[in-house]
Amino acid sequence: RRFNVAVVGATGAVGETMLAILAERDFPVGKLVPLASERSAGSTIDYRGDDHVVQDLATFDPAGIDIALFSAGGETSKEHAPRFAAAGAVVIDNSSAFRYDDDVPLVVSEVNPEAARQRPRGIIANPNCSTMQMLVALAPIHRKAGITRINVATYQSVSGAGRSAMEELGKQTAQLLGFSGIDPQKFPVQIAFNLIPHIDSFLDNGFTKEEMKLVWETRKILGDDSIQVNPTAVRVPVFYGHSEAVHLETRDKITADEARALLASAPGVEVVDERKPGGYPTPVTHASGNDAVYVGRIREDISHPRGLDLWIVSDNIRKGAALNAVQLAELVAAEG
Ligand code: A2P
Ligand code: 11C
Repeated sequence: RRFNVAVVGATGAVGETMLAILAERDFPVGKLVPLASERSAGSTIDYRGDDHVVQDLATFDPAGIDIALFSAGGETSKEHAPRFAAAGAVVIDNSSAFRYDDDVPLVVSEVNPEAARQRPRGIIANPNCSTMQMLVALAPIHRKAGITRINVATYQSVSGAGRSAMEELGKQTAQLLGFSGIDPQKFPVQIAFNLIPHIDSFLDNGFTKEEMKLVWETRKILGDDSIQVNPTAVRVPVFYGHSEAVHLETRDKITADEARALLASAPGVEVVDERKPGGYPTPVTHASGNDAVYVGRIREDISHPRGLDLWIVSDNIRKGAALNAVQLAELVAAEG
């Protein structure tokens, strides 16, 4: 069977990768419909060598669409995803619009694929990129040793903030190397040659929303509200690939060797952990453009008897967003 697929936000950084991954993985697409705002309606995008005209989401009739991949921001999803679901489509939503709703499953394909079947509203939520890569690596450890607490600092690339953010990093870098002034637009302060400890909005508890996503989503996906998560999310001047320094505390002791062996056979994970220069994953050398979640620097915490430290790197646009969305579409397609 073939599926009529709509990609909402097809002109964006995630949307274009959704199209590329659908093609790469030979998803059984019947009709493909790229959708975006009226700004880019009428332009064409390539899918498997054919031009497809981008249509305006606001006026598009979703009748006949089987699967809709949404990545055009939370407000767009809130307004339009329900009408696609009402027309019979399964919506796979990459925004944060529905992630915390009890009647919307939040699914990482390697971690809780069974949850995708229970979707009373016809919507499956795709987790945030930083949670996605963290849980692909941590779920096997949680199953074996019971994670009680996660301290995590993220190092998030600018592509997570969309195409205009990538343009801003490129432009500021060129301007600063040319000794001209810069005028930050997308980020609150200079991003080139800098770090910004602020992603998404500030909440009343002093954490940012991006940080709290790591708390809320980890508990929901692992189905365990007792897991404590203490996050700091930082934007770094990297184009593609989020990195995370993760410090775990577990109920049962797990050694570094046991964790390395466990992760070496975990789905979606590649261990890159040699204790020599370059023997670890980085966004540029490993993650960018690739599908796996790369784990290195695995070591036992010298400050805690049941602590484990890891360095986790993945392409935020691929596994962190577009790839997992397509993997969820594959789960839906496999239902027949
Ligand atoms: P458009 O090209 O028309 O602006 P990114 O995250 O890379 O900035 O991409 C955002 C994507 O979401 C783009 O494809 C953009 O389309 C789309 N988008 C943004 N706002 C809307 C909207 N109100 N309706 C439909 N698509 C939208
Ligand atoms: C970033 N994680 O890197 C964000 C992008 O909740 O889907 C995705 C935001 C989200 O800026």
